[in-house]
Amino acid sequence: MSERQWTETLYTGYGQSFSVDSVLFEHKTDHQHLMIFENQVFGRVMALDGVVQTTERDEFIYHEMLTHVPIIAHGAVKRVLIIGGGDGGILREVCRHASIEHITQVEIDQSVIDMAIKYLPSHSAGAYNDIRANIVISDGFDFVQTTDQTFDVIISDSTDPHGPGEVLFTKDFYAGCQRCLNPGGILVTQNGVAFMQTDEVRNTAQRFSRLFKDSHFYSAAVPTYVGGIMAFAWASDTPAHRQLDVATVRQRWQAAGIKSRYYTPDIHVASFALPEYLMQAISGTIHS
Ligand code: AG3
Repeated sequence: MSERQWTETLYTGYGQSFSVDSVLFEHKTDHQHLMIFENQVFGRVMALDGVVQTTERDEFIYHEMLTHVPIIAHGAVKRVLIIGGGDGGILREVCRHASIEHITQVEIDQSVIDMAIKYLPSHSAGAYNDIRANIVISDGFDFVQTTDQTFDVIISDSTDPHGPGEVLFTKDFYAGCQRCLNPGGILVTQNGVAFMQTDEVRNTAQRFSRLFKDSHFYSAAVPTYVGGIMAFAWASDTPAHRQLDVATVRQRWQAAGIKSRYYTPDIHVASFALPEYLMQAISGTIHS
């Protein structure tokens, strides 16, 4: 038994707790507290300002779902933009698609990438050396307002909308993403744990509905994003992208030839089915 416990402080009055078997990295400033520790159940856990960002054991669920669902739904992706995602998990999954020609990742902090390569090597699994990957150390908000590049899929792998991550949930950020999406492009974003952070779903639903022809959410249960299902927001001007039948998804997934641990064509289609409380939260916001 380890003596030390670490408890998440994202919510008031409720939070998951981990035994800390050893601390591998800790960096504490006035602004930020980053920690990587070893836990007997989840392996290495990365926590930022009291919130679990990723763990070795369950990261595949989040990274596969935030990557393969939009890429397979689109069907002809050549260019991908990743906002954030410094641990490299999204980049790793995007790189598995041999047909993708170009990936730009905009991460605000080089030290997050360096630290993840060192302490969470299976997240990037060499993807930072992929010749198709262009890493830009810059502010993702500014990048989408100013770049002259365009993309088929944009994946926003951010922290929660508190502190520095907050701008990545604003209508101006989403408008910037729309600006650099190719026709038929898809934007997906991590949108919090739906039951615990329902206001985030409401806010995004409202902002997306004013900008895009089609918007919705899809979901997956990620154990260390505790409190129920994780919501991923979805926006595109092509409604057909999220109405594919399972046979089409299966055909595309087989053609991609990727081995996954969570994603399947059946899960792809099913992940767009939302519980009634979320449907109500979303519909309450549209046209208001
Ligand atoms: N991105 C997701 C953070 C989720 C925050 N947790 C929560 N709402 N319980 C982290 C980076 C993963 N690549």
